[in-house]
Amino acid sequence: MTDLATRATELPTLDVAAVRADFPILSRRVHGRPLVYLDNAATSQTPRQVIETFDDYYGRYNANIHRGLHTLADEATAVFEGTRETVRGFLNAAESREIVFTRGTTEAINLVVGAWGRANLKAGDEVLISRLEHHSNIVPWQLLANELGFTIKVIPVDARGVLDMEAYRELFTERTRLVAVNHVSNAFGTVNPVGEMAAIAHGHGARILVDGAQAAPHQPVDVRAIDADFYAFSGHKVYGPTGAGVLYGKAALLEAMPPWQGGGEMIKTVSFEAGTTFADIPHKFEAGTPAIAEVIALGEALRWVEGVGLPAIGAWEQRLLAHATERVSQIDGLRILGTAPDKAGVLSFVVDGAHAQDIGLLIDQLGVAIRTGHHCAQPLLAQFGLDATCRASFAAYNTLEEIDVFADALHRVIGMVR
Ligand code: C6P
Repeated sequence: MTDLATRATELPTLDVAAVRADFPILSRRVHGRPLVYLDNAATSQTPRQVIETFDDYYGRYNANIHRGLHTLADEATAVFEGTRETVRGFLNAAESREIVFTRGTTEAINLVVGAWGRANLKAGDEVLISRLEHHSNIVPWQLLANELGFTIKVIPVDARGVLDMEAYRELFTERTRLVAVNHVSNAFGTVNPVGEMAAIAHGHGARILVDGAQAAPHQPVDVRAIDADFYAFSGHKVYGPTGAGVLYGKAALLEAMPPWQGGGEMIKTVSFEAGTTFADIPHKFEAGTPAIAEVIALGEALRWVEGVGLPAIGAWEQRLLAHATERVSQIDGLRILGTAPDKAGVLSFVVDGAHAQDIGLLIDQLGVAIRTGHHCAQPLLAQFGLDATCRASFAAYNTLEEIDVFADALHRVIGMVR
């Protein structure tokens, strides 16, 4: 065998027909046509194993956790806490107490901003945020900066949507306290060198928060290899439900942080006279009844992902991306945004003479779901003089045939609007 042939046989494979069979929604029709779902970066579809988790929970052991002494409460608590261990393994975190359950990435980032940021930042300090960020990793920092008076400095991107690492290095001063960067850009698909960025940040005594919303569904994540101080992701983008997400934080950091929200579950003792003492991590950051069923279902989603295998999912999505890129590149006047050498399965584009919104609406009539708009990344789009792009994003269950349906539909739609 040639080297190439050997390597090809070593590539992880994915049985896309078997994967598709797990997703009931994929057999529905939209406007009389088979659904081609290419809006996976917004939310991925849900396998039946995850859907069934809800039935099982509500039909068998629905109870509030950490409170009751009865059987149902014990069972619910055990499965919920077991999910923390599943997430720990998924991220290769050192300890399950480093896993905080949140509603999603947005809430996880707000937790870091509200607890770590408020305790550690002051006027004159600097926070570095990349231009590739989703609004979730910009606006919470801006809100706190307005209040505390620290400065936000922007890590620039080049014409391909790649972070300028030279500029990144030069942005550091003795006042830099934190870097906020996504692992994968939702708008352009750029995979950022977060391990290298973490090493540079730590070399300057700064912390790093990695927004992993678009990485967790596509590639194995190892928070210890990255040496991330904080890492956030959302369940609904990784074949899980909405309403459940994760903040990973290094134990020492979480322990030193004040609580964020107050309420039940996050206390040890409460007294009007003696004040309140707080629960140990991670419960200190989980005030109130959490989304129990959703968290449990997220655990099932992660088991499903691990069953298929992230290396296989990532490799398959690269094939889909390559095929889609080749097909749409043949369209006259179509420009792809985001041409980083290291890209996840996201294809953003604009077409001369055709507004993104019109393309999105018309292509839906042909059964194809893509996202159009600013993708909550207005600062990035502004650099390219744009207020919207079309974005097709891929998942484990998409097929090469679906890419062809999408490309043919796109041809047709552009012909209609031009
Ligand atoms: N991006 C998209 O279509 P939430 O809403 O909390 O689950 O995730 C927010 C978020 C944070 N960071 C990144 C990189 C993201 O992509 C998202 C969500 C969706 O691109 C909805 S705007």
